[in-house]
Amino acid sequence: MDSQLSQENSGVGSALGVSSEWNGASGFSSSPSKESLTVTYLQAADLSQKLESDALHTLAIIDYGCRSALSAIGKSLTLEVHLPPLTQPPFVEVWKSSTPVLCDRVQDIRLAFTDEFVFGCFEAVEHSGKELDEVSRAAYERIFDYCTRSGFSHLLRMWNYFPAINAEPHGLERYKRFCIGRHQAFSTSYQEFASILPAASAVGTQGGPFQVLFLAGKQPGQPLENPRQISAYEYPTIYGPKSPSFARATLQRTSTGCQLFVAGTASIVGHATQHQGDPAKQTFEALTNIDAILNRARHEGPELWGADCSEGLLKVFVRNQEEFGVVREVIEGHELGKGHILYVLGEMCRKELLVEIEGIWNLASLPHESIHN
Ligand code: 3EB
Repeated sequence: MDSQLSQENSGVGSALGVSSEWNGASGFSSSPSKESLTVTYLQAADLSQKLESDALHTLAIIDYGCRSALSAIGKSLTLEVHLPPLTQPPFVEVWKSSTPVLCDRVQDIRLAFTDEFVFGCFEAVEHSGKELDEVSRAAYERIFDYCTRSGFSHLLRMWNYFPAINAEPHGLERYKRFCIGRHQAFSTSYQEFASILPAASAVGTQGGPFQVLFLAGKQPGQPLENPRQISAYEYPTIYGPKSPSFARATLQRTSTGCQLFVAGTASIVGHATQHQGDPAKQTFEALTNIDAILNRARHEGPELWGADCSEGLLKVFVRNQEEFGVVREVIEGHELGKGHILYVLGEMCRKELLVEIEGIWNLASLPHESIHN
């Protein structure tokens, strides 16, 4: 297997000299970022050799399964997430920037940043006596406070990882408590917060601390919703007292087009779980949802030509190890499964959900002439 699976800004736009401003009705008012972010899956064993020349441009290294005991590389953030990889050899996720990286720590948040972007991780060991809504509210308040003070004011992508996501201590599921705390933080810190929500994932781990990973920037991204699904922030209260605060995707302008961060996507249509007990059908439904989001993104700007699926980077969370084979077969038989994929064992926020899929795509700009032909 190729030991370096990468998803990069293709550079097509810049090679063709595109400099058009994107002024569509629903487009951004912000200017495109000059920096580019690249996300790669690298074999853990190759890491130090592969990153040697690039250490100062490495923003974050995320080790799933925590077996490779990574040592810090350059100024990067090294994170361990307790989601065991389902394939061998283990891969780590590497975020790189085209510009140099510095690191910092502010209270419980570890950070690596460039001129335009920051990658951070809030981590807290949970203590009995403190419910998860308090923990998540405090985490989100800390993160918002850091983002506001640092000038990296715009959250682009978040990941929430904590153990026992479906456990129900004191009569309320931990995921629902997590949603309460997150909602409280968003609603007290931001007016009309639906319009600034980032794409997110929330996955139950096998252990370890409560973690919130985030990517934020100095320019806003554009949240996108999925026409096949009710916005998560508008879910009815049957799924919990407070709705989940996240967008289905965030579109981030770059000098060559766009980078699209697709949130954890599951077998949900409208607001209802589909295909209970059927991992193959759930996987196909989740992929159909991702297709719908990619189509939305393509309609955002006429100069964007679709995402090249082979350039996509997927992360697949599978609830039951014994269903991994079925899930993988469906994904790899699908157009969206032609890119680079990391499979990990993780628990979804609804007990009936067996699989969740997130992804990153670059949408390149077309040269001007081709738009008008
Ligand atoms: C869903 O669509 C599935 O609470 O941050 C996916 C991504 C899900 C993020 C979150 C939840 C979250 O509702 C679950």
